[in-house]
Amino acid sequence: MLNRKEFIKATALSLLPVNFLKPGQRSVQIGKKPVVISTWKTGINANNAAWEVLAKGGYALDAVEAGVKVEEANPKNNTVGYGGRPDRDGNVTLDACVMNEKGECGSVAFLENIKHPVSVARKVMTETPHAMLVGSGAKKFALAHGFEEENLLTQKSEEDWKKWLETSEYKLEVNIENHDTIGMLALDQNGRLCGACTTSGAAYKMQGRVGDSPIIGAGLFIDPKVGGAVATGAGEEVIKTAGSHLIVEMMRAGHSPEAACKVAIERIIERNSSNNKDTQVGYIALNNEGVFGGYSIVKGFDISVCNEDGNRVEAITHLI
Ligand code: SD4
Repeated sequence: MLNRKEFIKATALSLLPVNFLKPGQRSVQIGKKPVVISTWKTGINANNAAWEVLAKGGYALDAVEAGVKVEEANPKNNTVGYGGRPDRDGNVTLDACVMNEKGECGSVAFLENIKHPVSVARKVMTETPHAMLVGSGAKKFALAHGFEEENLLTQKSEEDWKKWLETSEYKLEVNIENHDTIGMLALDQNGRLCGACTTSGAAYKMQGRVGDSPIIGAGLFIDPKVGGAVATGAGEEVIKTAGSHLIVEMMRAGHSPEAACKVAIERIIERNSSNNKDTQVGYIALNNEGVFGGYSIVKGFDISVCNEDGNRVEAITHLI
């Protein structure tokens, strides 16, 4: 628990303005806790919600759930939750997962009409003996646990989809224009490290397509003794290389979070399995000491970080 002085300092931080660091500018890598990190600059608002939990000495899992729910509910974020771009048949289908400090996990994939898949994923972890539920089974489970059925296709997403239908040209593209899936990792005051990842996946994907985000070891992985990693970008590339698990294993072997993320990005490039030179994958990682880092294939990826130094966006080094 935070003492009174620490609590006042931590609470005041949530009122601080957002600082944007210049590309290449890095914060000093001294591990601090509590801390929350998330993918892309859109993570800033989500960090604020997570920080409210962490600043009160709360649980990292509550923090990441509260954090990513901000983007799940944001109709302007068209790669997550409500307002997410649909598949090619006009269905918004969502993928999400959580993992906690004990290595327990829950996940949902191909879930429709439920605004907060991350909360359903958490219930899969706590209320079932399973790790993953998909499609109609996941929806049935959500409805049975009090989640409400909602239309998640906003007018804007529907208009964009109808425009896309005019050509129906499909390239699996997650580049710097088409992103904002949120992955988040938090380390709380008591040293508990938890993570969450949530997305509507690739825009205009084939019906039934599931990306990396709900797949433990690909989109998210946490090892209680080491730390955690989370992914964003072209999910197929992340799945093929078991990206987040690889990063955690690299940290176990002594790599810093940034160096571990770099290994996983290099692994994608070595495999050279994507023919698209604009393919983007970004990883962020956090170790048990509160040291964080990230790496991406191409430029444009950033990390949102909030600890006692404030809530800010830092540019991430890229390979190409
Ligand atoms: C997916 N990784 O479904 C997700 C997409 C993503 O930013 O991260 N978009 O492949």
